[in-house]
Amino acid sequence: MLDVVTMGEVMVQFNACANGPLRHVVYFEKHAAGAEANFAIGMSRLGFKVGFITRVSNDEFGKYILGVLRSEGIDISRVKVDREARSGIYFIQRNYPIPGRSSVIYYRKESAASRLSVDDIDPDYIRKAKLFHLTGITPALSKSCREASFKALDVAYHSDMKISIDTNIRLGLWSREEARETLMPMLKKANIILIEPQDAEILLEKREPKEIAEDLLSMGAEVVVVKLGAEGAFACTEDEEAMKPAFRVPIVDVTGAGDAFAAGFISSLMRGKTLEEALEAGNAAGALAITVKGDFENIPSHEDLEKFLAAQKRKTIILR
Ligand code: KDG
Repeated sequence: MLDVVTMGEVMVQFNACANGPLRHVVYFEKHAAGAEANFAIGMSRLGFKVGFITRVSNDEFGKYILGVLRSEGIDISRVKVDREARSGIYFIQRNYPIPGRSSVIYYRKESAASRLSVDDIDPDYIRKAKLFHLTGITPALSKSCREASFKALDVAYHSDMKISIDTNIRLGLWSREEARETLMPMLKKANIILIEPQDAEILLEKREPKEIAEDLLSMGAEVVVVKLGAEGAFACTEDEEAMKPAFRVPIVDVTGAGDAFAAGFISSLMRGKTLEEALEAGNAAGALAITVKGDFENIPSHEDLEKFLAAQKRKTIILR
C-alpha cells in the first residue's frame, strides 16, 4: 500500500560553488533534483510511503538518480530504464543578477524522462495510493509527458483518492498560453492546489492571494495555498483561512523551497493537522531546504521538523 504517488523528471543538478555568472564559475556541486522528486523525498522522510513514476537513462547519471531514489526509500517499481536517451541535467547560477535568487539553466530536451508516455502509467499502481501529486513541470516536458499526466490525473480523479497540484510554471519549458491551456483543466480536478502569485497571474490574471484562492475554490479545490516566498504562505478552504510568515534563515540557494514546502504542508494535512500547523510545517521544510545547495538534502524528517519548530518557538519567547 502506498500513501503518495507522483511522476516527473529527476535530473542531475550542477550547483555553482561560487556566486555570479556561470561563465566565471569553476566548480560545481553535483546533486539529484526535480520538483516532483524533491516532493517525493520530502514525503518519504516525513513518514509516508511514496511511489515514483518516471524514466531514467541507463547512463551514469541515470544510475546515480536511481540510487538516490532508492536510498530515500521511494518505491521505484514504476521507474523504467530507457536505454535510448540521456539524463536531463541543469545548472544553477546563484545570487546573480539578483542577490538572493537562483537561476536554472536546463539541458534536458529529449531526455529519458521527457519520453514518459501513457504506456508508463499503470492505473492500478496509482489507485493504491491516498494522494496523487503533480506539478506543472511534468506536462510541460513533451507531448507524451502531457498525455501521461492527463491519464494519471484521470485515473486518480475517478478513484477514491485526493489530488494535489503545484502549478510550478517554468517559462523555460513552455509558453504562458500553453501553460494556461494545459493547467486550467488539470486544476479543476485537484483537491489541493499550491500556487505562486506569478503563476496565478498567468492562469487567472490575479495576484492577490485571497482572490486567487477564491477563484480556485470556486473551481472545486478544497484547499488552496498561495506561496509567497520570503513573506510566507496563505492557505484557504471554504470555511477557514490562515497566513504564516516564513522563518528567517541564512539563504544559500532557494531552488526547491516550494517543493519542500509542499511536502511539509501536505504531510501535515495527511496527519490531520490544522491549516495553521500545516503552513508552519511547510514553511519549516522550505526554510531548511534553502540553507544548503541541492534541493532536498535539508528537507527534514518528521522528528527534525518538530525540533526546528520547537526551537523557533523558544526563540520567539526569548526575543519577547
Ligand atoms: O522546484 C525546483 C525545481 O525547479 C528544480 O529542481 C528543477 O525540476 C526542476 C525544474 O524542472 O525546474
